[in-house]
Amino acid sequence: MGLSLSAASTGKKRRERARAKFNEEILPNISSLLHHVDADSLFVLYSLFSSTDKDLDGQFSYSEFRKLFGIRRSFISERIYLLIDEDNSGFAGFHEFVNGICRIYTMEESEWCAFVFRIFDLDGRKMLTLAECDALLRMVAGTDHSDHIHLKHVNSFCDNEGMVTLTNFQKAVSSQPMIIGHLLVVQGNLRTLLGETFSVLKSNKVVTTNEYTSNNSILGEIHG
Ligand SMILES: [Ca+2]
Ligand SMILES: [Ca+2]
Repeated sequence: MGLSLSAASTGKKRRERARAKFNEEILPNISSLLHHVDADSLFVLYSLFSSTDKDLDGQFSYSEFRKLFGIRRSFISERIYLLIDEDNSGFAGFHEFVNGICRIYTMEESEWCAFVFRIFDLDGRKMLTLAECDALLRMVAGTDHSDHIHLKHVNSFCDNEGMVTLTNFQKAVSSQPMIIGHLLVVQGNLRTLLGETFSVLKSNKVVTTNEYTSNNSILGEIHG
């Protein structure tokens, strides 16, 4: 008992020292991020960033991202990583990390829909064919096999010409969220990791339906 109390006390002191160092040396240089995240949550993110940066290069790589989120290399995991590595440089510094993690943390179901939908909506008309929806579902699930049950459900939201709009796709997902279940699991894992005390201001949300066509830089490759 005495030993564990002593260990707890040592752990507490270590955390207090780390926090004091963060407040004095790190926080003044990243104070602009306080517009989005409070200091406590920023400390949580800084600790997470530091512990994840195994190669100590001060960057959050795609490989470190996969380990943190517990996901394998895939097209969809590359796309999620680009929510963090916004300039597509192959690495994410701490600012990109904070913005990206907060974005993934707060994205709502309808925004996840828009996120995957626009990967296939190359002409930006917010409409997909059922064949494109089939490819979308396979991409999200990371499989070559069609998800006939969910595809049938999406089909019931298609118009007479066999097209589904973004709005109707969002409705289809709203009634059967498992259509994008893998994305919601990734987000759920992140929320568990950061804990209940983590707080992000809503203004930090960037990927919205309104901004649907504002960033086409990640489009196209899947059809290429
Ligand atoms: Ca690194
Ligand atoms: Ca970057």
